Amino acid sequence: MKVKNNIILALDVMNGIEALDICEKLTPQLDTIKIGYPLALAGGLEIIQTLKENFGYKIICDFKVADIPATNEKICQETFNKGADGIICHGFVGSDSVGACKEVSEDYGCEIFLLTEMSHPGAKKFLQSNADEIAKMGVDMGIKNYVAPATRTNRLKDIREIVGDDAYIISPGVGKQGGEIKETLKYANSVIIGRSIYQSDDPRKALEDFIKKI
Ligand code: OMP
Repeated sequence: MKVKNNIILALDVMNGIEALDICEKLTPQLDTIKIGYPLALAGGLEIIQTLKENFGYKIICDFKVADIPATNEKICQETFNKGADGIICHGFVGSDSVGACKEVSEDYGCEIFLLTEMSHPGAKKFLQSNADEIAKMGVDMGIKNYVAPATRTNRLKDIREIVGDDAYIISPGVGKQGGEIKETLKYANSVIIGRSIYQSDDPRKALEDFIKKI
C-alpha cells in the first residue's frame, strides 16, 4: 500500500456535507481516507463511492470487525461491495474470524488491516497483554497490514519487530491522543490522524504542519 505523505485522515465527522467540505480543503496532500462508524452511520456507506468519485481516494473502512467468521464474512463482503479498498479487523477474536476477513479481502482484491494493540489508555487492561500474540497470529496467517498505537511507541516498536520490516503498519493516536508523528514514523509506515486536522480552524494548515514535521 502507498499512502501520500504517509498520512491517513480519520474522517470521523457526522455528516456527508462536512466530510466533503473537509476533503475539498485537503485533497492535494492526501490520497487515503479512513472512515469509521461515525460517518458510515451518519452518512450511509454510499459516502465511500462519493469520496472516491469526487477525490479519487483510497478508502479504508474502520469497522473493527470482531464477530464470528460467518458474520465477519458478510460485513467484509458488504463493505467491499460498497467500494472500500481496505477494512480494519480486530485480532482478539482469533484466527477463524480473522481468516474469514482475509479470505473475503483476497476474493475482492482488497486489503485487511489487523488491529493489534489499541491506542487508548483502556487498551492496557486486556488488549496489551495479548497484542504480541495477535501480531504473531497475523504473521502466521500471512497478513501484511497491521494497526498499532502511536501513543506507546515502545509497543509499536515491539509489534514492528514481530511483524517484520515488510509488513505495513498504520498507526493511530498522533495529535489529540498525544502521539508524535516523527517518532511514530520510525516504526510505522503511515499515521492515522483525525481530530487534530478536521477539528482545526484551518484543516489545511494543520495537515501541512504535520507534513512539515516528517
Ligand atoms: P484521532 O484521535 O481523532 O486522531 O482519531 C484516531 C482515529 O483512529 C479514530 O478514527 C479512532 O477510531 C482510530 N483508532 C484509534 O484511535 N486507536 C486505535 O487503537 C485504533 C484506531 C483505528 O482502528 O483506526
